[in-house]
Amino acid sequence: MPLKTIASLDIKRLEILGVDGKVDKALMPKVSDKLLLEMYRLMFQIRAFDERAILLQRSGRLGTYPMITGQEATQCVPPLALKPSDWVVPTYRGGGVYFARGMQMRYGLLYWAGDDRGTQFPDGNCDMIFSIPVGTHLTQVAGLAWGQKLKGQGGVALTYCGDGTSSKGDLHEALTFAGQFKLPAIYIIENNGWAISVPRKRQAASQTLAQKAWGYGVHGVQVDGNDALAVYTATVEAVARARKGDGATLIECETYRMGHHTTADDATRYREDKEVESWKKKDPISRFKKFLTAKKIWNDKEEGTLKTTTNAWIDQEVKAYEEFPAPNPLNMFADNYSAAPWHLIEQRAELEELLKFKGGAKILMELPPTEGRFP
Ligand SMILES: Cc1ncc(C[n+]2csc(CCOP(=O)(O)OP(=O)(O)O)c2C)c(N)n1
Ligand SMILES: [Mg+2]
Repeated sequence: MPLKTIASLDIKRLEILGVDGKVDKALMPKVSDKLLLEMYRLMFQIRAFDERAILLQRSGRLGTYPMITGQEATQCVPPLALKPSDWVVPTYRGGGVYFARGMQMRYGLLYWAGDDRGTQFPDGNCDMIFSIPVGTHLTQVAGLAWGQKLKGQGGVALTYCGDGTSSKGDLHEALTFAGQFKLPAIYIIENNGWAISVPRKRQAASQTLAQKAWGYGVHGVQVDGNDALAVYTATVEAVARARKGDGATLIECETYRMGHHTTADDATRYREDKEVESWKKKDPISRFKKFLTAKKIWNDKEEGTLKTTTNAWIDQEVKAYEEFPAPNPLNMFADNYSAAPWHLIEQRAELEELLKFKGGAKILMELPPTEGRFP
């Protein structure tokens, strides 16, 4: 006996800008030339920054670093659809998100050098530092979105997770909450094809990751994540939905991690060169450049100037990062507890003794005073 269809899903994919730089006019969003140029600048500069950060790590001047290259459109564009008062929480791969939110990259470098001063934001900032534990921030962002809803000022909260992370229970819990409470939340799945060495096809049996949204009463859409115009349009729509009180959105951005997982990984051990080559043709920056050039708002001369200012900017950020005075290692115990547990009291005392032992009184005298509260 045939059963009645009581629900059906229609999963949409948004693509506007082709690899040839041509746009689908019917879908082209209203974006000023100024904003288009800003998208390009951010993507261009973060790629150059990414290349330099890898060199810094390779020469022992930075800790383990997660590469961004290939994912610039997915990362740099959504923040442009937000206000500074909207909350944003990036993942460890979210250097482009952090940059597009106006952060100084010298602090990002400090963070990847393991220095907790890289996690400090000015008072009133609505940004949180990169989440290295995968997925744990997703429920926290539901909380941030709930806070925005309670404030009643139309604020939203936006976050990211990887394709691998989308298999974790955290996303289930976060979307259950976001759907049920109609939260002004935007979850972007940055589907870059790989979760370290696990390919997307082994990650989930569902045809798309976007379709997961519908199971929670959340709006879902898949987007070409290397198409800045599509990413922008999908985010603008999600922001409008959130501000109107119409609930949360899950955007699956299909993109590709061009580099290794991090500087501690070797992707040649588990994936084919030809796969990487095929994604080079879909590069988010070169197709955007073709589009801007055809529109006659960009040319080689401007590109040359941008390259020069970008190099100077990176030099300045690296210099500022390397000139930060060394932190006092005892700071690592500060600001974690309202009352420190016994084992940390012991460990802190032990480190203090060790510092005296290693360098005599001199090393302690040379260290800056401790910062933060150790109760
Ligand atoms: C809670 C937790 N478990 C495991 C890890 C180790 N880990 C780091 S990255 C990663 C894979 C994440 O893949 P994906 O979500 O696709 O993000 P991508 O690195 O591709 O951006 C894992 C398992 C972690 N950081 N946190
Ligand atoms: Mg991934």
